[in-house]
Amino acid sequence: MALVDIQVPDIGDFKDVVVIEVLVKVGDTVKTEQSLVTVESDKASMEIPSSSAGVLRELKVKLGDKINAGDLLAVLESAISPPPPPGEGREGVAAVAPTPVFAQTPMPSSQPSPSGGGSQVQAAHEPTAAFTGTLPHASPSVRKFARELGVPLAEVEGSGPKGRIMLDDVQGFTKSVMAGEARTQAQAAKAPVAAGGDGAALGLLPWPQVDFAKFGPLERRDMFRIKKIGGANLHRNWVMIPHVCNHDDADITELEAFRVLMNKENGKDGIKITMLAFLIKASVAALKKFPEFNASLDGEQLVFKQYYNVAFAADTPHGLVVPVIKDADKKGIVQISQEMSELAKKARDGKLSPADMQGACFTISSLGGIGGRYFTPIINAPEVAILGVCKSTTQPVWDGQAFQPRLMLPLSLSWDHRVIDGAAAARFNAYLGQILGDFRRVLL
Ligand code: CAO
Repeated sequence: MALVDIQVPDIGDFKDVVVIEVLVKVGDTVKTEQSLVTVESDKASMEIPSSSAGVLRELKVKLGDKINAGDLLAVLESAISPPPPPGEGREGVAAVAPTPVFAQTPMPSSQPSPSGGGSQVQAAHEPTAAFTGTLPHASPSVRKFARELGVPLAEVEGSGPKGRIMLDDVQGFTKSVMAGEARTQAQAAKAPVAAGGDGAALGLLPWPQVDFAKFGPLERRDMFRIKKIGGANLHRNWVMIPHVCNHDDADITELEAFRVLMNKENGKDGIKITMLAFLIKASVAALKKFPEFNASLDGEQLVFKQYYNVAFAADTPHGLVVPVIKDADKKGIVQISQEMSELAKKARDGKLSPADMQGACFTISSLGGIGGRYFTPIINAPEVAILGVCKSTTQPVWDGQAFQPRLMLPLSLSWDHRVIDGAAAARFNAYLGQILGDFRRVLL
């Protein structure tokens, strides 16, 4: 055992850099190259790693301290005895070279970085500041944490000094995204949608600016508010969720015959039983069998819901809205059909309340009444899957001896690959197909 002094290494021309984050505490076991503190100059943030491994016995700096090369940073008790040092039995070791992470103001290329390496102090996987000239104000460890969670720092509001983004801010942002509150509706309405989007935050080229009038007459119209809010949400979900889509077909020959019969028996004044109502009920059975589809991500945890609220996409003249059938597991097909018809009417009349659109666990987007074969619906965060349904058509299906004409319903299931694996998605679709093929299975 030996006590080892860890000193601030050579940090180039930087003087009086401020300690903005202390990453360890006394008693911690520290590995070689583990970051001890984050410091910041007016040009860059950098982490100062330990040059030795051991148990931290003393921390010689605190938040806000100004430090320079050679200052004593910490004292470690090292398990490996170093060669006997002259004097007091301990040795002074400069910390290994600091890890610069980003420059708030890109340095001129002639200016060396603090580590003496590249011309700009910037981590390879950080977005470049080429378009804005600035990056969100956050320490390297906060950036790393944000990267691991997929949090776009540009959207996080910092609560630290000078608006610095702290660990708590990233955690808070993640929680609010999971609760569907990352942006209030008003903010979302103002948020850039595709064509006006700020691609700089992703390090993308700016959106092409074209003088359309040069090529012919045109008319400009403001987008409807629903489209702006919906667009901002869809954009976030598309960018933040690793989507995968599985396609399958369900044989609904008998189910459709039953539905038509029921509607005929009920007469034209009865409640119209829709295919979508059967799909909602079948989805509930599949959500019960595969609970990870009825879950949401919350940081490193999965929240498994024990209620079954199923949303459906409704097309309205002003844009897409997604009302929710609550507790669909406790309702029959007729009740679901009736509620759907009421919610769809409210949607078309622009009268849906926020409560009508909250609390969904899973969404179905049906284009069955319109057409098409398959599509790739975008998941409605914080849900983890969405079922797209297209128009059923009569197809020749081989029954082992002959082709039979069967009414086949195309299913497109998009799922979040952070939560769901391909095998589970294939099983989910197959199970859904089995239920739609023989609805008695719902009773099992
Ligand atoms: N295959 C073949 N025909 C289908 C079908 C399917 N999968 N689903 C419905 N139909 C037929 C119905 O039989 C009905 O025909 P009839 O008028 O002859 O009885 C017609 O299509 C309309 O169906 P419906 O009244 O049952 O309505 P629906 O349940 O299909 O849809 C609603 C209701 C609100 C979901 C729908 O109006 C809607 O808005 N769909 C669009 C959703 C959307 O835009 N999704 C895309 C999101 S991604 O941008």
